[in-house]
Amino acid sequence: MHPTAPNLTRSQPGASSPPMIAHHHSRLRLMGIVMACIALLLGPAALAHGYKAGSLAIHHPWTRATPAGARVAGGYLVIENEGSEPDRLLGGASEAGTAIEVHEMSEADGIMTMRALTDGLTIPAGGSVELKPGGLHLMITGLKRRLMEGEKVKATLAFEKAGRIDVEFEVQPIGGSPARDEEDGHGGHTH
Ligand SMILES: [Cu+2]
Repeated sequence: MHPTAPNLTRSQPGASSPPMIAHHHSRLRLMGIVMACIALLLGPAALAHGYKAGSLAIHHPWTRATPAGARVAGGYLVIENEGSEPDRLLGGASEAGTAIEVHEMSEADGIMTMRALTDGLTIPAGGSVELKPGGLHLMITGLKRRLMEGEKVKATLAFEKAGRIDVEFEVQPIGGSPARDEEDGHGGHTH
């Protein structure tokens, strides 16, 4: 129960109304307050696992559980820009590692290579960008611990205009959907 609820009940006007009605009314108020508190505690993450900042919407950030000894972990999400100006994803930080970089994976002559986008990734006005295994992705570098399936990894993403946005990456199983391309590509990775 919320600590301020008794005060609100006491300051209720119409103390002269029949006890039954007053009681019923204050219980409704109390329920409303309790619901509001629950909504505050759960925060935006509970609402379909999405985040908003300025004109940006970030959908379902996820990563994969890591094997022992892994030094990096991928990060995947969809960023939507509902504004009229482009923005730029610069990178970020996470409690699980030393930094978050924006990477691009591409294939040349049958070899998958990965490079860091040091100038960031443009999110076009009115458009969206998907970061997914085998393509554009985030990379948590300097991994400090194993990521376990089912946990959530706190992170902050940095955008040129929208600023910093706190998100949580849902950890899916090792080799979780959709493909294993990224692990294959990590053979030639220089992290
Ligand atoms: Cu990478």
